[in-house]
Amino acid sequence: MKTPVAIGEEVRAALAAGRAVVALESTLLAHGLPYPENAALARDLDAIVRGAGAVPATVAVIGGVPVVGLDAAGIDRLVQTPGMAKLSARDLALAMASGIDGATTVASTAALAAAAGIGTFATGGLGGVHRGARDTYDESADLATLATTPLVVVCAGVKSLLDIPATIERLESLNVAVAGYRTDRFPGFYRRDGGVGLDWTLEDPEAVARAAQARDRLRAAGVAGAGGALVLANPLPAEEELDGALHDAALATGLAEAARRGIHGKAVTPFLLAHFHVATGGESLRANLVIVRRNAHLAAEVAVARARLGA
Ligand code: PSU
Ligand code: MN
Repeated sequence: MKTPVAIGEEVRAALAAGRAVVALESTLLAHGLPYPENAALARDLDAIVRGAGAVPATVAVIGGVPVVGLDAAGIDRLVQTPGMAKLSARDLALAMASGIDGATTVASTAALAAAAGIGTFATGGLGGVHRGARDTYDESADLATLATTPLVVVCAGVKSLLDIPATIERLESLNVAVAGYRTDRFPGFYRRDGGVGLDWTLEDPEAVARAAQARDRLRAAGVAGAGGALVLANPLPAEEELDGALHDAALATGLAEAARRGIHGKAVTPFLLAHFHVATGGESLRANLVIVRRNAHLAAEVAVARARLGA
């Protein structure tokens, strides 16, 4: 059966030649950041990944077609169109059948990238367990999807607007491996330390590549629970962190405002991100841009190391 996923020409050629490719998520561009900062970031990411020797593959749905490796026109559409749909993995079929455009979350980007044969993925922060999930059951599909997608996912942990310890517990339950990049603390996105320690630390892209290769061998051997994603948690350097007091104040007012307005479901994260950007006078936006650029760079280095290993 013909694949329903359109793979960009350059991405297809790179994959066929065993060259490094990095998948990039599009919800962070369409819903996590305002225009025109998102457009500038999309251009930066392209240059950063290429500069490190890999081919970028931005993932989204355009006119009902899941695309791995958007062209410049697709990226323009993504960053400029107000009200772009936010599509998780379960939404892909419905979006295809209705012919719409949409941005892909970590879950749907991971699923499409893995199906296309890409092994390395950069994002900002993962979705996770929301505060109050005990009552709302609000846990991102990112977590369950990562359990079954054989990727290296470079992120800055999860935002403190989520329940970070609960997210770490669910990643464990779901057999998603987590390693810190040059840290033994799970990052809280804007802050280096999300308050939870990690069992595993990897020190360079080669070490990440070896771990991914071992994971791929276990997966190929059918070892249950050992073949899912490897989350590589890449913290901000101390000098780039959001100030602690500024962060805590923005979080408190954001959570209170979201509760007051009854924001729920998939609108929660975009609402709180936008609130943070205003409440911190743009500081959170600055940190967010730094995070995503750094993650794209590290992911490209990992993809290059993996290509060199032949994995
Ligand atoms: N976390 C961020 N920024 C984001 C997202 C998460 O710091 O933009 C996006 C990602 O695309 C992630 C999605 O996959 O939100 C998770 O949304 P939900 O919680 O509705 O599953
Ligand atoms: Mn949710």
